Amino acid sequence: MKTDLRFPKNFVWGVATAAPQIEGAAFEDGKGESIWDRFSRIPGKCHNGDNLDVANDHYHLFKQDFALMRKLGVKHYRLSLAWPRIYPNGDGAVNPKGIAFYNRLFDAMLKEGITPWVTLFHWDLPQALEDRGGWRSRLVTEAFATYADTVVKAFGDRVKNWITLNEIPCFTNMGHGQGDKAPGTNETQKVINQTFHHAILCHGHAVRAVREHGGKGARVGLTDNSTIPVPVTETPADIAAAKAWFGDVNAHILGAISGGGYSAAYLKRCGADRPEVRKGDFDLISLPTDFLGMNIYSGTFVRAGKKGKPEVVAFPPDYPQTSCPWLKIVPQSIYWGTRLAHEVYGAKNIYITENGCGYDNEPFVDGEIQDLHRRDLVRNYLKELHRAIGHGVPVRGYFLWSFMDNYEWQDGYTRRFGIVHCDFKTQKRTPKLSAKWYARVMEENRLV
Ligand code: PNW
Repeated sequence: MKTDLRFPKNFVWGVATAAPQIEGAAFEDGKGESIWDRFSRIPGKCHNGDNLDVANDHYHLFKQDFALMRKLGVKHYRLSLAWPRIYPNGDGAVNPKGIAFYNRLFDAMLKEGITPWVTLFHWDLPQALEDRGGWRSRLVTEAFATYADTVVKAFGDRVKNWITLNEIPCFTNMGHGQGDKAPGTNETQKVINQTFHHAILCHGHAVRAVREHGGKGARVGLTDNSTIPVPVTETPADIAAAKAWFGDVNAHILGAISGGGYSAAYLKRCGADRPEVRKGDFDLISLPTDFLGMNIYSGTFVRAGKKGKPEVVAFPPDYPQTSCPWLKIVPQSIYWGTRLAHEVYGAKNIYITENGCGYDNEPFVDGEIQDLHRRDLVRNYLKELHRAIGHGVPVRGYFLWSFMDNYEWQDGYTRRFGIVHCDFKTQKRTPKLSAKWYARVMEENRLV
């Protein structure tokens, strides 16, 4: 059938999750405590007091989860490794049961014909490291370097696609500034900037580890949640304003990892709060990567103001959104995000490593969750991704967040992002309408 919404040959279609959000078994087989295990127990921090102890019990149910993925036609799966499962104390002795678990997991995945895309760090810092300073301390970068070496050596024969860290701004700023993510502290801007610097240094260590131990065909990249402008009108003036704004607000991360160090504008903004940088740090941070992962959920409207200067237009109260106040529905963000990452920072192979939506109220109707809202949102974003590819933006793949409803951090189990429903009492999985729709998209490599 002819359609203009066909995607390029070999386009990677997948789904995504993260270890702390689905594995459960939080204290089983020698796993150490993570900062989220600790944070979720502080009264008032997480919705309903929900914690990660059981989650989707994927630790025990992974075989059936991979069988379901296969049934839906999922061929690529982004997951993360739990650092405290491998190093219960953050560093020191490896936990052989942690390694054994992921060996079983990768073998089962490959048996179902599913290619793993593995994130080394998706926010679950070992609490033992937090107790020694966590992201504030340079020690974390040494521990992470060893962890990265260990897992790339252990699983590099089966894992060829590595993602270094997930959304650095989220766990540094929100974890140490706003206090709504673990460890949940409110610290000075200087400390926050230092946590950020240590995190991008860890990105560099992960790239180095993959180059040293990844073997033939190994590829590596960061997953960033870049701040994305959408020009109010697609006219040269507003586009130029959006482009300038994108360059500026993402310089400290996209500029830094692509060889630029910290921009003068960023350092000026930091003033006396600039992070301590050691000689050689940027040699690691700017090691070349193979792709850029982008988590794109939303954007910020920008237009040319006085003298063409970028001006942000705030969302009016009735602007459409999901159940997450931060997730305003802006499909064009995926077009402008990928296009500007390519144009401004030269990103060559871009993968959308997350896109999707969370809702609190998704009732069963005749045994099915008819999530037309999710199907519509994803389809509209994908149309914009298709437009980007048509304009020559090098987008190679798309991972829908999330494979199944899971632990949505401080919003607990109420906020559902899955295309597969999970009953957290019985652990029964039920594909939603959106899963059946997405299965057809993956199969036909076009928007249906
Ligand atoms: C991402 N924001 O988090 C994470 O990578 C996932 O683990 C998470 O479940 C998913 O998106 C849905 O939230 C984000 O405030 C959290 O803009 C917050 C924001 C963006 C992404």
